[in-house]
Amino acid sequence: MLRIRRLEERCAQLYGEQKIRGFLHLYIGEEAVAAGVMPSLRPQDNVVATYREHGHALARGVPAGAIMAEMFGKREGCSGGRGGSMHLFDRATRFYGGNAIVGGGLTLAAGLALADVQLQREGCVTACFFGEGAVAEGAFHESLNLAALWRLPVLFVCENNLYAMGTALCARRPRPTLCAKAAAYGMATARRSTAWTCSPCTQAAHAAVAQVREQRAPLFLELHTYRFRAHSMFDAELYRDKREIEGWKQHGPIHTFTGRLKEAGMMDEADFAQMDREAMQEVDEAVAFAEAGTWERAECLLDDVVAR
Ligand SMILES: Cc1ncc(C[n+]2csc(CCOP(=O)(O)OP(=O)(O)O)c2C)c(N)n1
Ligand SMILES: [Mg+2]
Repeated sequence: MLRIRRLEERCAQLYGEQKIRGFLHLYIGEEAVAAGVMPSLRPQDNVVATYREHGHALARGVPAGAIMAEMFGKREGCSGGRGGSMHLFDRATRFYGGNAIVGGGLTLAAGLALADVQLQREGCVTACFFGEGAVAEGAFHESLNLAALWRLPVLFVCENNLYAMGTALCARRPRPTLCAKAAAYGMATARRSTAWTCSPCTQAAHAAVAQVREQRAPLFLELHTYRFRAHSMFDAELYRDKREIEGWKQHGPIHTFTGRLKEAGMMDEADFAQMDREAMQEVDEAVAFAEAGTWERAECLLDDVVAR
């Protein structure tokens, strides 16, 4: 969680310096979800995420330098500098993006899982992370329907941060019962409304991944979270009260979890400071790697562009 937090705080700073351009959606406040779920996955599993995916990529094992270079648009980036913040992609860790389209990742996840079934890649799971806003998309219903019908091994992880851009969940749904949508397709569901720190996420994910792997059927897991920052860097945040954000920060995943570890005698200030130094060093090295990276030459711009 700390590695993700420090990486993204630096991204925000670099955005101000115009080193990172275009869209930038930060995951600050939500780190418990990616950090909690990812350890339950194996290297042969697939991961699909959204445009708010820097934390997922890092937790999955994509090197911080390759992530930062991608943000800078450098050739050494994990998508060759072509994708930017919203399109991190890394074949080695089976990290299949990063997707700017709300709900777009769900269809990819169903396809990846179908490929695993057809190629008889036994016991593989596809973890698909998406925001609760995606539940309103047709792609959500098509993907869940096919996943349930064909028993595709997908863990659908709904990151319920209560907002889709400037619209609160309660302002767009008469009944905020997201699991019922998945249950309507006959899919198993689980939900953690106290997913602020990574241990409830870890426990829920551990059980959910095991179930998908063993039963070879999809599962919908809803984890409640909250984003502390604006939707993206272009958002005046007129739709929520600053006091609401401050209230949620009291339950921030990093300090809540650190507090519990300290209470249990499993960590002290010096341990935390050491971890923090390591996280900062990793970020410093990632930025240096990105700065030293190379720009794509203009004559190569049509490489890999396919028209049929
Ligand atoms: C198909 C589509 N419709 C609309 C948008 C514009 N849009 C970008 S993010 C977003 C809100 C999504 O909210 P949610 O799924 O809850 O994810 P969060 O940003 O909260 O992580 C919308 C409507 C889009 N990118 N794609
Ligand atoms: Mg949301």
